[in-house]
Amino acid sequence: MMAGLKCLLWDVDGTLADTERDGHRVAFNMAFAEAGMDRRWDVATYGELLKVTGGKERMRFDIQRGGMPDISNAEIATLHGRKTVMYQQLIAEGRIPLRPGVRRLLDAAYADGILLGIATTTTPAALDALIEHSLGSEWFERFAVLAAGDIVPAKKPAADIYTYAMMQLGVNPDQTLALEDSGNGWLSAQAAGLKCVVTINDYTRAQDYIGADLVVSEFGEAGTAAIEVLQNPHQLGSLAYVTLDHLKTIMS
Ligand code: XBP
Ligand code: MG
Repeated sequence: MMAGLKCLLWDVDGTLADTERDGHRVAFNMAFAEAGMDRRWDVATYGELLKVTGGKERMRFDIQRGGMPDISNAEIATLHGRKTVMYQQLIAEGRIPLRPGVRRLLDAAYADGILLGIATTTTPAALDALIEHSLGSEWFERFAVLAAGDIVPAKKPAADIYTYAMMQLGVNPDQTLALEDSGNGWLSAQAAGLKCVVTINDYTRAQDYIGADLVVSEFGEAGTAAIEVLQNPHQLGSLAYVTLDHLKTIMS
């Protein structure tokens, strides 16, 4: 029996846009500076910290490993609130574009009547800023679910956010494909029983994607350099860039 592609669930950070290095990281540093804290997360350090998902959890981890001065959970929450405001401002400046092929695939899937949803670890306010300024506010309605942040108790790599999004949409794992950019994202999708396509970035290239359904450098676009294909277990052809038909084939 053909299961078919009924629903696409999108990760946000690193998948829709390269928000980590030039968005979240910069915003954390602005919040640390504003609070008079003697801590800066450079590009390499942030790469180490990315193994912990969630901004508040990431700060707690840095404290535990002796990077940041010890502060209470309440202080972490306050600092994270300021970081989110800084992040919203950076996004509003329009400096972080969508990754190649994201808009093309979103438009194609929407036109095809495929259910679209977000399943992310980031804070709802940060997600809203990216939708408004990078995607366009019509996407607040085009996404049938925006599952984000603390709405579930356990963040990725736990399955919870994907399970929650599917429950809201009334879809099953065999009808749903996850789009991710990181090892933690893939683990989360896998734990929820989903097939998964991974578009890596510099921070996530070397991570483990054993069992993922397609691993590529990006979704890519027609008329630009062909994408790099790292894993192609379904032996998809014509992979100069990823199309909706490729995603449907993975689910067939
Ligand atoms: C990525 C994350 C987030 C962001 C920071 O999530 O782990 O924590 O780095 O965002 P995903 P917050 O790739 O699943 O979207 O500070 O708002 O947590
Ligand atoms: Mg991600």
